Amino acid sequence: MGGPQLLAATLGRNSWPQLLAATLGRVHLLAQTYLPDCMPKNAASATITAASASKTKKKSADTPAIVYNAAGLDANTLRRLHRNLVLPRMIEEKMLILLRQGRVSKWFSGIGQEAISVGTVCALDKESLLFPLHRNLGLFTGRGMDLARLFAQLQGKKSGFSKGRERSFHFGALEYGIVGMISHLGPQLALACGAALASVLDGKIEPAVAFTGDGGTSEGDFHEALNVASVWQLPVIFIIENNGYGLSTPTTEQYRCATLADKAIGYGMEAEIIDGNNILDVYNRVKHWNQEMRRTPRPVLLEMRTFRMRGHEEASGVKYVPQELFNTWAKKDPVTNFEKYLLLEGIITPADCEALRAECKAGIESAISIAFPEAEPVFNLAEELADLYAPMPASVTEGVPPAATTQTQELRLVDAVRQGLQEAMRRHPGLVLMGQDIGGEYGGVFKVTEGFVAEFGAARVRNTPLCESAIVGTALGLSIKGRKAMMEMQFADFVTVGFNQIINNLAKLHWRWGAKADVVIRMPTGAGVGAGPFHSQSNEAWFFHTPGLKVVYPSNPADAKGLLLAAFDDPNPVIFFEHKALYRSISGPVPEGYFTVPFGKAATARKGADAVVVTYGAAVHWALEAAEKLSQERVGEVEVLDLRTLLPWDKEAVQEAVLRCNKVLVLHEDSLTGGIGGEIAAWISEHCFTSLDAPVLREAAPDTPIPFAPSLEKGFLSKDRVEGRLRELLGW
Ligand SMILES: Cc1ncc(C[n+]2csc(CCOP(=O)(O)OP(=O)(O)O)c2C)c(N)n1
Ligand SMILES: [Mg+2]
Repeated sequence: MGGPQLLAATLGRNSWPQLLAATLGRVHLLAQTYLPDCMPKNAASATITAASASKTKKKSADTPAIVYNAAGLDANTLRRLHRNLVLPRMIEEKMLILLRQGRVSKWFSGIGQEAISVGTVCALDKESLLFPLHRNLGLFTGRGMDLARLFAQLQGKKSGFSKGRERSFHFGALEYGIVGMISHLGPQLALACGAALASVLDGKIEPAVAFTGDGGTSEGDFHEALNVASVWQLPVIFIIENNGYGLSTPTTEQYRCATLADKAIGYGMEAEIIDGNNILDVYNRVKHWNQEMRRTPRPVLLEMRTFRMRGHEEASGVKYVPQELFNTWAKKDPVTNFEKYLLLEGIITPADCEALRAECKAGIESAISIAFPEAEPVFNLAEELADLYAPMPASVTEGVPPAATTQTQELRLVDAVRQGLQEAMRRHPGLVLMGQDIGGEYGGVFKVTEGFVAEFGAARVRNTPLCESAIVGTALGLSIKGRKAMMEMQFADFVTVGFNQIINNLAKLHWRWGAKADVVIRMPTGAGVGAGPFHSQSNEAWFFHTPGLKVVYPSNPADAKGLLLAAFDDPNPVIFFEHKALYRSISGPVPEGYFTVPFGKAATARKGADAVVVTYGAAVHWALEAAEKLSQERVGEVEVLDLRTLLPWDKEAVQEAVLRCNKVLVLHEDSLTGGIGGEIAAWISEHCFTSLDAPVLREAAPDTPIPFAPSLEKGFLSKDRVEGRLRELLGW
């Protein structure tokens, strides 16, 4: 019996901190490399054993309770580790005092876990991107972050990294190689996949390092990210800080496998269990993997065992933690033990320690004296709005017409989208396309990317595993490394399982801490193809409601190409809807080559003076058909305004048309309640009231899911009701 089996038998179902506490003093180090059967046996990294690491020393009060293995490490490295270990501890001690004084509002403590952040950051090159969570102060200090700015950030001051918009450690700072977390924890992991992928594509392997707690390993995002990293053999070091609890939930209630490292077996990934309180073990193993991944890119899962010496956050208490665990783990303190070790080995002297503490104290006090007196930030709406989006080029705001010499071709909407994508791939060499079945021979379920691999290669046109959340996260990781990324949702309906990444990560990123989410999500959408409730939904309103996104919805081939090219020029996240029923049912003239249709500019699809239909997507065609009929019958001339982009939407064009036509129908395929039409109708009522000769009418689908049977689907969709509604409107 060995490896996982041995550990499983030993661990039983005791919570693991109890077990480690019970064995403390006998086993100082649990380190085991697991090799799944699918791995070549020579891929094993060295197994560290307690025996090989220990030197026999006489036990005394000054003897460390942790066995350190400094083989191959010089004194400067050891001193550097010590310095990096002491600073975050001292910051925390100070913050806890300030918290008691009411000068700090919230604190997530990493006391007892510092060796993980510090050992890791010191083992890496500064180019490696770090994806920390809420207990990784040592990463921030280890990267040399300006303390005054860090404290300003933690205090919600304007001179912090998020202008006071984000709390505690929910921020990134790319100048320090740190990518900010969102509260949801797990989504952070897939971003590291994207960063690692960028490094592979750039031909300069730079492992990305992502952190999770034991609780976070239960999230689907953990599974998805590890799976993607393994399938694509991405150089990601996944670090689990197993501190025994997820808030108040002990590990026994969090997972049932013997060890968290065991999870790696399921992904075909190597894993190790490391004593997370032993800074040299952390340092040595991360350094090993940092080098190893450059030779053979692949991910690894490092389960680092530690203990959370304080509450989840300071207000939530620790009543649920047995006191004996604190007593035992206090003996394994990562800072005091390492210091004892260095003193014992003569690497540092007591005077060095004193000097270091004085230096840290002075730095901390000085930073506090700068950050704390700073005034509270003042709300400035113009600035809040200005920071929502990264600056856009004129091709997005103004548009670029086709070159004068350009020919036009008659194309179906699906072909126009394909051409737009091809053009974008040529124009942006860093652009990576991802989606289920989009690569290889298959070319996507709608064949939009058929033949793309032959032209652009499989590295840039990537089939993905079935995991929407991780791929949106990967796209964001690519963007953070300066690339552009597109993800094709196989059907817009499936965006629900990638929703969190879009709403909370992509949409808020720039406003939160200034990074870019240069990502386009293509969404084959809509009904009319008899595909039932999970392949036909119109879900643009979900995104319309989310500040920070762009929502685009073309109704014809030329717009589809021009808007798609603008979407790729835009450094902001664009949710790009393509109506499935229009893909092959409509065609029109499309200019060859590059041109863009600007965002926020509606188009008049039909001129009229008696009423205007404000609409988008497939409903533009329904409106045109009804308007034509009413014109032939001389009932009235109805104008059709195609919004083209929904976020932003063209208020000016709507106002202009309403002022001229005086009657308006807002029409969409989506259900009525909470649909985009409600917002537009409200805006018209408020801004065009005196020009209206009739109430603002809305036509939309009923508030039910979309039925499958063609007869039921026909009844659900508004298409056949548009004419009647227009007659009603014109009759006012
Ligand atoms: C999706 C989601 N669910 C719940 C929470 C609330 N929450 C914040 S931290 C936490 C516990 C996390 O435990 P673990 O992953 O072990 O990290 P630790 O705090 O122990 O470092 C919980 C439940 C959250 N932030 N996100
Ligand atoms: Mg935990």
